[in-house]
Amino acid sequence: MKKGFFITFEGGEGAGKTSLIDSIKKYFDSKNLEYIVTREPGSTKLGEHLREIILQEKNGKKISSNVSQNLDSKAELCLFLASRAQHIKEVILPSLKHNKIVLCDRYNDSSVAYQGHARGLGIDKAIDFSSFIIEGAVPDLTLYLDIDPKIGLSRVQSKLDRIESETLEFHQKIRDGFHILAKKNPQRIKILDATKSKKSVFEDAIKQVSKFID
Ligand code: Z5A
Repeated sequence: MKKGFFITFEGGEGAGKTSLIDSIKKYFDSKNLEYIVTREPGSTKLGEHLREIILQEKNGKKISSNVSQNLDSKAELCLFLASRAQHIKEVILPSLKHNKIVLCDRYNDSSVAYQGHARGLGIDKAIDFSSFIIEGAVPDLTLYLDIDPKIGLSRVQSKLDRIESETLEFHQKIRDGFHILAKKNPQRIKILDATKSKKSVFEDAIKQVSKFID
């Protein structure tokens, strides 16, 4: 592999993205591949600050801020995009330039599925609006971990944050949104069955990753 490679991980709550990224890290270590792990929202000073505002939590604990109460959906989208713009500039593009593999926990497809579809702003509008932010930083591969939100939410052990606390119907719409996106981008987005064991999900993921990095 001569150039950097950009992999994003998407899914509903408790789909297992963090667990999968941990397994892939170990696999890359065993192959002496250079990579970084990063996440959205967050990963820069601005992004981590915005994360607290958007999710109303800090280090996994609820914070008593009412800044994002009654947050307008368009404002919410803009906050995620602001975090992303800074993240691309400070972390993603420099890492790719240094030929690293970037493993990113959530990225633009989350904005389209959550704000575009579940919040009702519109999938195509969210894609159009965000395309200006992500130009030059489109993932090479997106692994979407698909799971019934009832099962995913039952796996989450920490206190639910502002978005996790939404209704089951909202979480179902997020899943529908990801499926629409996967249909639109079959080359980039690969659907993994996240109800399988962690080991099987990892093996399915590596099959996809290997096509690009071996
Ligand atoms: N959001 C948005 O709305 N718009 C945007 O543009 C962006 C994000 C970028 C970020 O929260 C929130 O922001 C998120 C979307 C929204 N929504 N919410 N809320 P986050 O980053 O803090 O949360 P998350 O991404 O949803 O992570 P998560 O809920 O912690 O899930 P996960 O990382 O996918 O799962 P995990 O931590 O690996 O696993 C969860 C549990 O399940 C854990 O106990 C594991 O041991 C277990 N697990 C994992 N895999 C398996 C398998 N295969 N079998 C059984 N058990 C498993």
